Amino acid sequence: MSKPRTESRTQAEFLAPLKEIDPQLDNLIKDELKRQRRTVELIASENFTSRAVLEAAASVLTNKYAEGYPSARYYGGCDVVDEVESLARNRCSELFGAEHVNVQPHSGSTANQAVYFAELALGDSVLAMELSHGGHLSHGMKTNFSGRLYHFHSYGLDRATGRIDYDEVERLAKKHQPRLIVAGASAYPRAIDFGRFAEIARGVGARLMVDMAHIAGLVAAGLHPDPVAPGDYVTTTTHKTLAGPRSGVIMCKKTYAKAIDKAIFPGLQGGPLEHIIAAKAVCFKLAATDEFRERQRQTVANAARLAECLRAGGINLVSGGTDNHLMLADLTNIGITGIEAENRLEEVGITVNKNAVPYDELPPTVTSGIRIGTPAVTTRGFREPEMEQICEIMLAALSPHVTAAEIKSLHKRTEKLLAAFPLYPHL
Ligand code: DSN
Repeated sequence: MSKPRTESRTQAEFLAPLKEIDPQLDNLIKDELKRQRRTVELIASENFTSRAVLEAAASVLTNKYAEGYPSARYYGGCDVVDEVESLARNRCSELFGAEHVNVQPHSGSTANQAVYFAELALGDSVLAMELSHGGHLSHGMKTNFSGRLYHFHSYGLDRATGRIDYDEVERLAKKHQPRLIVAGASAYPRAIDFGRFAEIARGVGARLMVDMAHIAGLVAAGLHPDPVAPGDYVTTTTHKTLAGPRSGVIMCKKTYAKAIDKAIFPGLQGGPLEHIIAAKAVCFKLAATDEFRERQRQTVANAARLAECLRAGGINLVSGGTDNHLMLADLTNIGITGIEAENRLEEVGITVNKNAVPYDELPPTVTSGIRIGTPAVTTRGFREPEMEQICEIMLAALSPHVTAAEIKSLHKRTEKLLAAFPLYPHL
């Protein structure tokens, strides 16, 4: 009798767990889990995705090639992934009220790239928010594909208010006659009036693209003005406030559906990541629940409480506060740069990112500010009392007079706070 196949060396390797096959990598993943557990995560674009999303993302769907779209694929055996992708599309469409959805973009940048590819000719004029005022790399940064292939003009924030000056956007739109206007930001703490953006776009015969990556969770929960009805195109990532897998999505009006689908495949991408699309489907299902809406409400409430407390402690916030999940602290008056603050906070167990403030005179590798966001800590379970504690720790750590002993004791305080909110206890 021949030996059962499972005893062959190849089969044993095929079935062995990661910790046996690659202990080095397995340990790195464990180290990252430890880091996430031991850190107060205040990076505004990060979140903790749920166990169900992690399971879908790590599923056998990763094995399947499915170039094309449901019912129109270039490979056989796509019946199941057709259902998976249709589920993701339909759930997203229902969640946001979108006429057409493409769930294949691998990332937010790719989603933006596809809209440009569908809508613009090389060298066409676009109006978007200035990167150093809170825009994104893919909104026209000179060394990014966007800035190299298209002719971007930018609007900034008003120096006095730290807010978008819509009259100025209108003036620039009339002056530059862009084919596309991009609304949406990576570091803007205030609600954006997408209706006004749509009016401005219509007034100059431009189309409106909204990149809602940061605020998608708030939009899904009805806590931010809707970009989907006024926008011709809406792009988003799925891993920020939306708390899904690391990926992207495009929504658009029906009339642009064909052009968008063609821009993604075969325009920019090959085989879609069906395991990640499945994880997006889970994310959209979760985002339609009352629990999710409550978490988004708490995310905003936590940001408001933290902002109030930081301001009371003498920290200047761009625009004076926040309407959403993030705030931008200008540290110029306390004599510490963004990079110094990022490092100092890391020493006490708090993760933020250095961030340029509008009209910053320091280079992007240094900056005068930090961006602070509440999605991840809210997912972890923090509420207003914890935000007050975090604020006290931050103010003490950022003080110019803080001593090494104080840093140590602040770090202990952070660890104690985190211990009450276990992260991924099943892992
Ligand atoms: N890099 C992201 C952020 O941190 O906001 C945007 O893609």
